[in-house]
Amino acid sequence: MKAKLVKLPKPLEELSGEELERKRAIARVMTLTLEYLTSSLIREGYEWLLPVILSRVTDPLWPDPGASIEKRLEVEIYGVRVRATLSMIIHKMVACSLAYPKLFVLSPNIRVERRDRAWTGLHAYEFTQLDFEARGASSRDIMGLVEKLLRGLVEHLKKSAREELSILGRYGVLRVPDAPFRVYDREDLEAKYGGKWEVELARDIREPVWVVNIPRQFYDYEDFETGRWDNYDLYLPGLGEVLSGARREWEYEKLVKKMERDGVRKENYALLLRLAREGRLKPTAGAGIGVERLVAWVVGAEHVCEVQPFPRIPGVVYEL
Ligand code: ASN
Repeated sequence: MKAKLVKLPKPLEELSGEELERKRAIARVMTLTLEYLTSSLIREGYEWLLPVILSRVTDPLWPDPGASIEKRLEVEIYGVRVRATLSMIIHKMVACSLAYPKLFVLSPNIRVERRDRAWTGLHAYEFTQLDFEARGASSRDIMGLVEKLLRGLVEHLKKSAREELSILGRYGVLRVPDAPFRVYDREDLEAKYGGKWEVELARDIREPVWVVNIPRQFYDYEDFETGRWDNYDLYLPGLGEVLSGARREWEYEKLVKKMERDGVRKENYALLLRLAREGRLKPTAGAGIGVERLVAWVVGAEHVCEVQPFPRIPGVVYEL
């Protein structure tokens, strides 16, 4: 990824009076954003689950062209090796199949990104996903829900955070995007822009757009006949990817085949595979919104870590 020349966010104790005013305005936008999105999902019938941080199983984040993990965190507790959550995707698939047909979770994700990612303005070594999943949903269902949430959010913030958005110089700039959002196929973007399509797309678009058909982890649905992936990422103008999601694989044979193909250790996903074999894993679809990225876009922050009270900049570990 091309390095943007961004200033790295400072810790709270180093902010000037004016910078603190900006920080507080951002916190208000964050508060109203979380309130709006969680209450909207609750209205749509979603249950709010609490997150897990340490678990025997987490997202492999592999093979994912976007991932650049410098270190995978594992510790032993009670004689068992557990991993820090990279994403709660496996928990979502199991919980949605067995217990909660519609669920969401504000999930802390700990991803020790390579330190050169400090300069992308997009990465943090800890961030929060608003991660949700629905049983029996199609990709279009989830994309429609996200479009509704994003449009509603911008409208809500323009009413409820007028003063803060003005302080941040964003009131006049933000407008409610038209829906449905345009959909681009990743293959077409590669043909147009080459390998760096993500950066160039974010620079070129003026409205949020979808990118579909992205080859990645075993849990996203892949049509073995056509080679197409039934997944979708949302890109925001000037920012980049803010959400990734998919319809999921649920069939045992396909999951096994993909894990073997990708070199993902099946024994790490024994429960998921057992549920699939027993027919207890259900077709679901969902997505995760990067909360800091979303708010960074709303407030026009140069760096996602600026919207965190305690910045988690790759390679920069402050005292708090
Ligand atoms: N949350 C994403 C999803 O729902 C997965 C991820 O973060 N890797 O597809």
